[in-house]
Formats: sequence, C-alpha cells, structure tokens
Amino acid sequence: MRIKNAGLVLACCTAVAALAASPAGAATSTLPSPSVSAVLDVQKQAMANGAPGALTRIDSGSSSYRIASGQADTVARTAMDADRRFRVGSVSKSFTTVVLMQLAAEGRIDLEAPANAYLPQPLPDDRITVRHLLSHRSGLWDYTNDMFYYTVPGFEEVRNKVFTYQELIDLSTAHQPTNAPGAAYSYSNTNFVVLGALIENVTGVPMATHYQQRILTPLNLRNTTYVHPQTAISGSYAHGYLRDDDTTLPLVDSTEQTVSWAQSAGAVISNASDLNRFFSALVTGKLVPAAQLQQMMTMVPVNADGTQSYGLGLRARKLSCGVTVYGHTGTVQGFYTYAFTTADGKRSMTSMANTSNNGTVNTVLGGTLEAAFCGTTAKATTLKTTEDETFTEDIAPQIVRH
Ligand code: REX
Repeated sequence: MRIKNAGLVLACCTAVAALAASPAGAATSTLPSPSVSAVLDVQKQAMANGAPGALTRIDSGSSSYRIASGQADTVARTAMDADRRFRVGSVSKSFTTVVLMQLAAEGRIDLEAPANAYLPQPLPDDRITVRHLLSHRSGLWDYTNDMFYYTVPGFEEVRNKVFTYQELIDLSTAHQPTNAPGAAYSYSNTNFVVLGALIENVTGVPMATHYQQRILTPLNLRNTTYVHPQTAISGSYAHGYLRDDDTTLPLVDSTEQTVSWAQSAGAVISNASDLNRFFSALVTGKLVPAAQLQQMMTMVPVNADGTQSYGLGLRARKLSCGVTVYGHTGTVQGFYTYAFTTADGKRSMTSMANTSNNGTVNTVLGGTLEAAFCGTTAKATTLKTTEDETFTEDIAPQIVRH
C-alpha cells in the first residue's frame, strides 16, 4: 500500500491534517472519491462541540488518507495524528464475534443452541440462544445502565476494578429482562460478556489468546492489543477525555483504566489502520468462512428509517449515496469510534474523537461516514447541535442515561 503524506498544517488553529492524495484512476469502486475537506469539517465541528481532537483514516484501493485535528494530549499539547492507538469500545464486539463464528465453523458451538449448554453458570432463561446474544435479542439487561448512571463517579468507581464475567452477568440478571428471548433488539453489553464467558468455558483458552491467534497474528495487526486488566495504553496513543454530566466542569483524563467492566464487549485497543484492515479482511472472507460471514452480515433494521441495522456483532449503515457500509461503533470513556467498510472491503474508514459522554460529538463524528464513502458533507440532520436531537440505537427506549 502506498501512502503519501502531504502533511497539510492548518494555519488557523490546532488542527493538523496529514493526507495522501488519491491519483486519478486509483479508485477501485464506483463510489465517489472521499472528501478530505468534508472530513476536516466534521473534525472541526467535533472540536467546536468539545472534543480535544479527532482522527480519520480512509483506505481506498491503493490509497490512504490520514486526517487529524486538534490534540492527542491536552497537557503536553501534543497534536493528534491518524496513527495513534485508542480504546475502540464496542468495536471489540466484532472481534469477539469473529472468534465465536470460527468456533461455530469448527463445529464447537451451535448458534441455535441455548447459551446455557456452554456456560459454566446458567443464565436464568434457558431459551436464550447463542444467536440471541450475538444479535442483541436476548433481553439481558445492560448492567452499564446502572454502573454509569452518574458518568464520572460511575467511571471512577470501576476504573481500577477487575471483574469476573460472572460478576458482570450477575449485575445484569438482578434486573428483569428487557424482552423475552428473540422478541426484540435491545443492545446490551451483557450479551458480549456472556459470549466471552462462553468462549473461554468451551475452549479453556483466554480471550486474549483467541484474539491474538485467530485475528491479530494472521492479519498482522501490530497496533491491536487486548491487555485486560492492564490500565495503560502502550506505544503512540491518544489520551481520552471524559465529559462530566455537569458540562461546566473540566474534562477528566480517562485514558488509564482496566476496562474490566466491558472485557469481551469492549476492551480492545487498536488504531485506525488496523481497524480498517480488520473490517476489510472480515467482509472479504479472510477471517470466517462464507457461511458464517453471510450470517454476520444478515442485517435487521434497528431504527425507524432503516438506515441503521445490526447483524451478528456487526452494524450496517445505509448512507445518502446509496452505499451500505459494515462495521461497528464504539464508546468507552474518553473515546468515540466509527469503523466501517464497504461490502467488497475496498474502502474502509475509521474515525475517533477523544472525548465521550457528549452525544453531539458522537453524532457529528458519524458525519465522517458520509465524507469518506459518499464524498459529501453529512446531511444537516446529522449535524444538529443539541443533545436532545442526537440518536443512538444502542439505548433501549425505556432507559434514561445522563
Ligand atoms: C458505557 C458508558 C458505554 C460510557 C458503553 N460502551 O456501553 C460500549 C460501547 C462498550 O462501545 N457501546 C457503544 C460513558 C454505544 C457502541 O456500540 O457504539 N457514558 C461515556 C456514561 C453515560 O457514563 N452516563 O460516554 O463515556
């Protein structure tokens, strides 16, 4: 892969952009060319709404675009760059799904079987299947609703904690389920914590080893690690800055934490280059056999207009230019991530803003999908600036989070 760094520095402000121009004819699909200026516009808007910085990397055919704005570290005043590592949050769910689907292909796990057939300690409802967990249709309550009801106190409470899977599952099953198994989509971290417990119980092998042997080593993802419960991020990384519920208070540096509250649902560390390679490899069949991939990519709409949908550990977004992209989003304290690829894996994009608990920034950052895949600025509706107007499909309608 050829990467040319034009190293454009915006004179006006803290924004720095490093990008490679795509030569004519290099595009490998019929999509419009990515719009670097639209990406920069989104990054600027993310910063105007409170993100210290943002990064985007687009890999399109043989060309790569690396675009960054603002700061990776607000104390050292280090500029953001698109190679930095960060906590990817729920993008980890796609990694966990790959491990699970490989085990399914090996005949060791049946997606239609009750999860209880594989767990060391049974869930309260025998009807919950492995497929229900992978598609967020188990009805298991998301324990993070309580854990992070008060954002910064909730975070500080768990920041250095190490949980067993079972402790997290018990926090969930202390609540009534949100729905009967299979009856509805209700996004819940509990599902992917149960899957971690299930995979480790069936194989006797820790998730860290599965990720390494089944994904990171084969794809040579050298910037991707799963170091739970270590708290530091090694190498070149972006600091994460969590916003308090009292938005007049300063941002909290939330970089260092165990992420034990998420584990197989959200504790992977990576960078944009590796995430692009991961999703491109996934959709082109380099990680799971065709039958399993087809199941992962079979989508059910999860919002009213059908532009957002969920498969198995995989999201899809239908964009304004008609293209559907596949990947995942992530939120972990201090970091918002979008990582998506086209169905043919020929164009991939990862964006990260180094703040969280700021729905406006998360919504704005989603505009990099339009910029990267449609070459356009995001629709006005996705760039609204009040929190009330932001929407995430991840929070069940009956749940109130600060
Ligand atoms: C926990 C709250 C967010 C963070 C969460 N993260 O459930 C999972 C994830 C791992 O990535 N899910 C996202 C905190 C939604 C996804 O799939 O895209 N919020 C924050 C609060 C709110 O504490 N009171 O914003 O950092």
